[in-house]
Amino acid sequence: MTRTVIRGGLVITATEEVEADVLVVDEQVAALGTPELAEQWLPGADAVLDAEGLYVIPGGVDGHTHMEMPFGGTSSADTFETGTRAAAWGGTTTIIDFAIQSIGGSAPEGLDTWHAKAEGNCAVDYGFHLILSDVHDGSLAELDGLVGEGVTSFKLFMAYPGVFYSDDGRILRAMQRAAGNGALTMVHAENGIAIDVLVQQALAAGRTDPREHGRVRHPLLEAEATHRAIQLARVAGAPLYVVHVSAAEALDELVRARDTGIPVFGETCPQYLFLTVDELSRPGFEGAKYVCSTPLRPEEHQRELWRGLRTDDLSVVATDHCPFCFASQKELGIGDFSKIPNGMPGVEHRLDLLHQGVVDGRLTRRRWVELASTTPARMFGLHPRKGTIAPGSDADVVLYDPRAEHVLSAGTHHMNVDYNPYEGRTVTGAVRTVLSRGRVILDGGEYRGRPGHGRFLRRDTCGYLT
Ligand code: DUC
Ligand code: ZN
Ligand code: ZN
Ligand code: ZN
Repeated sequence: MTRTVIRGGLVITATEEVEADVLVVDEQVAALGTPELAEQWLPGADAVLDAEGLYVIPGGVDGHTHMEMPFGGTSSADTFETGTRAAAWGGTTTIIDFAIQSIGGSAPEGLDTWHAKAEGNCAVDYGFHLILSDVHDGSLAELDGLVGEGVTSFKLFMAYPGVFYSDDGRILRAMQRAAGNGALTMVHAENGIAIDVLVQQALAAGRTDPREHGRVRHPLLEAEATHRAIQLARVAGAPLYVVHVSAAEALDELVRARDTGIPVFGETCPQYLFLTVDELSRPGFEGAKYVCSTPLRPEEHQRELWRGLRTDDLSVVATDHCPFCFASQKELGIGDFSKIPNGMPGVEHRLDLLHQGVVDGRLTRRRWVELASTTPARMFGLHPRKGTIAPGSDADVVLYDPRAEHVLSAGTHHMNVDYNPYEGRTVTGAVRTVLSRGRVILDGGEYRGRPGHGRFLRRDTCGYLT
């Protein structure tokens, strides 16, 4: 038995803030106690971590990452090994990545392929959603089995015709299946058919720069698809989770639905809260670094997203971490913006960036923890094992210094990518120590994790529906 005591910190969960010491026994939180009570824990302790002046928060849960994802004629640059290590550096102790059913392939084959990529390589615990690229009777029936294996959510694309795209009929049928088996349907809501028309028109007119990416992926095409996804989910009687919401008009659709009591949930990402569409117009080809979908938006959308985070119209902040190197991968799109691999790195910076909302007074500390850890854990069937600090929970714990400043940079980050979208930005707050299932994997700037420590998580169904 290994006993660790975390002393003197401010324990922050989604529901309370309390000065308490934490006793960790083996892989789990055993108790929270007053300093007087904790005195009794010290004689038998194997390690004592000093959290004086620090926040003690549940490890981050990033519900949306793409490690080693084949996409746009290449593959995202972080492996499960490098990507989960970077996650650990940033205080994220659980990721949920996307296994892909290929067109013509079965859902279980897709899942097996992703298990093989991840197994033995992850520094932190991980789960999978499934991207359903080929909806038919067979693959729909396979979903029931996946739910039984702890893959309780799947993603459908209204964008990317010819790649991941599903038409409305397929989406409706998948949602009907989800209504029956309890899975959560995630949707990438952009009207890909209309976007493709605008892409072809732009290219035909000789407009090939990265900035065109922001023009053709119009906010109204995100709003229209969001509206359609919501109506299809209502007809199917299925809950819906809309990934990477970036347009204020799309958020309006979520607000309307949620105000009528429909089980629709929204996710946004740090890039939409901190970066704007202007990045796409950087000199030369630099704008390609900021090509992701949904795209970055004009600044006024950011205010609405922050408001949505406060009011719970947006429930989760995930990263959509999907890194491509500028030199070797983003440059595939020189001369044709539509060939720039879509995606940005971010798994390492989510907690720090969202903490700026606390520093600026836009979020409370508890809301910060809720958005980054508790709600994603509950949304994806991992709570209370993940997402909180309570007796019986996995001891995934972050000691966070709210005052330390550091600069985000490709020179110091741990993601396997040659640029940082936030290059040179100073953030207030820093991860000091990270425990994953009771083991210290990061402490005082020293990485102590190892590939294979992270385990596959069989998830329950969404915790907001029962
Ligand atoms: N959007 C991205 O930016 N990257 C991966 C897939 C997606 O939908
Ligand atoms: Zn997407
Ligand atoms: Zn994604
Ligand atoms: Zn940091």
